[in-house]
Amino acid sequence: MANPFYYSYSYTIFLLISLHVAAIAWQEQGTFVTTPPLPILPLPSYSQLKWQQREIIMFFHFGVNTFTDSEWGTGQENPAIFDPKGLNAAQWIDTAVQAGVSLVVLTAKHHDGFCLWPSKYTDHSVIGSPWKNGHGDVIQELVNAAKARGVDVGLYLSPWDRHDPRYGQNKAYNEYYMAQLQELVNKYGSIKEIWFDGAKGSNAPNMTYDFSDWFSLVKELQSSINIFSDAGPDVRWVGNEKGFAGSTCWSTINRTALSIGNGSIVNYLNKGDPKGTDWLPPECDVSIRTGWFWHKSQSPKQLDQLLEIYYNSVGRNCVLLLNVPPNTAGLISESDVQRVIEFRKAIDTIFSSNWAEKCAITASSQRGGKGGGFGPENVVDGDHLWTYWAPSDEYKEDHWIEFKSLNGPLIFNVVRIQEAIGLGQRIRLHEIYADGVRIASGTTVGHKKLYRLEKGVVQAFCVRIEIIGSRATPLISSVGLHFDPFWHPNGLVPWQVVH
Ligand code: FUL
Repeated sequence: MANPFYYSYSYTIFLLISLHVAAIAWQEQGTFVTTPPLPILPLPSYSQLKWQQREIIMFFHFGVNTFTDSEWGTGQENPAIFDPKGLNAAQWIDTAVQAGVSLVVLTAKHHDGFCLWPSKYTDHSVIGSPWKNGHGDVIQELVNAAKARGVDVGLYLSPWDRHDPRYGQNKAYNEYYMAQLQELVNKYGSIKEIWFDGAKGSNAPNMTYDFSDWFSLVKELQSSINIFSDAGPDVRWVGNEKGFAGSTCWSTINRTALSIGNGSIVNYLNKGDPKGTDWLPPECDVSIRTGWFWHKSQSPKQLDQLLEIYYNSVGRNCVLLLNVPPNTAGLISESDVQRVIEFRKAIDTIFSSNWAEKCAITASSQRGGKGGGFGPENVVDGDHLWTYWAPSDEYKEDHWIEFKSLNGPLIFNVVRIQEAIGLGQRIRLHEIYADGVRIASGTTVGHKKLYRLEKGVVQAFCVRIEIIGSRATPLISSVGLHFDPFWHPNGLVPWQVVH
């Protein structure tokens, strides 16, 4: 009888040798599967990538200011004035969903110190309000409504507190603030963003916030949260409240050059830094109305203003944080609901069709040659992150990608370029040509760069994007040639403007 041990031993040896021979043969034929290019640091974290892909987040400023017609409460407000009789958080969330938004951020506590949840560390909260006889909890209502519709929640907890008498006493106030922070990040399930606002009145007492302790505590209690502040650590302020990023906007920056509440760094925040060692992308906060809180006298911005904000925020490698404030009834006003629906429809209309998909696409070179998986056709597939055109590392000239019409002219007034930011932000300089004429040029790209062409509609048979400077071989994940019917440069009707 054959020795079973000997049999399996010799069989294993045979198998190993065969595999080895096959591997050598494969190598000799040069048929390695082409590997992706090496990343260039710094890189986004998993949570930062998810955040970036949301593109638009909704802000809800709500609290005692809603009832006093003010923007910065004094801290002396009587909690009894907070009485949103018709509060319906599902209506807020429905508004967000209709706007195509997957994350909403609520002011749990603004500068007036009034808490929208029954914090056990103060009575300056919904506990003292007639709303639900002092048994209400706005955060819980929001979290429940959001969960029911698959929307994520973020919270704003103002460091500056004009009500609490401990404000100005470093140890006592930091303890109070940390206690509330723990309550918030422990009590309401998964929180995806926390907003540490940098504002503080000029006459407010001196106060040193224990930011590092706050950040560590938040990270300890929430695994997939992004922390926003002027200086990150995950998301940075864009440096203004207009919703506009710099036309050059890097996600990279040096965190050591940043501090919270420092007015002298707003330009640096707005542009970022190609030499930055930290991945810290900006968020563009802006209100749909003039104020952050709801005021009877104010109305929502017009669609063209919102679209301009969109092009200058999402279209400049940022996330837009659009504030849509609930009113005294505890509802988003109908005028605002209609405007955000209109805004979403406009975005969908503009980007629903892409002339680039109807083109023959060629490029200066491609990593791994034809069939290597990194060809220019990747820029028109559905993936805007992990499939991309990668030129060959060996190709030393300027890199280019070209779109040739297969059937009649390409008609567009918007160009969209996206980088595969999962492997780092690379492009420094690029130009766009239509039939040999330069129609746009810019610096870095990042997650999404949108050009709304100043000259209006272009009709061309060939569009070429040239990358004339980059930190490493550029990787382009998506390109779009779109038509924006809402864009009337110089008052002209789109279809009358021909390149
Ligand atoms: C600022 C605050 O002072 C405003 O009231 C608002 O909350 C805005 C988003 O941040 O710093």
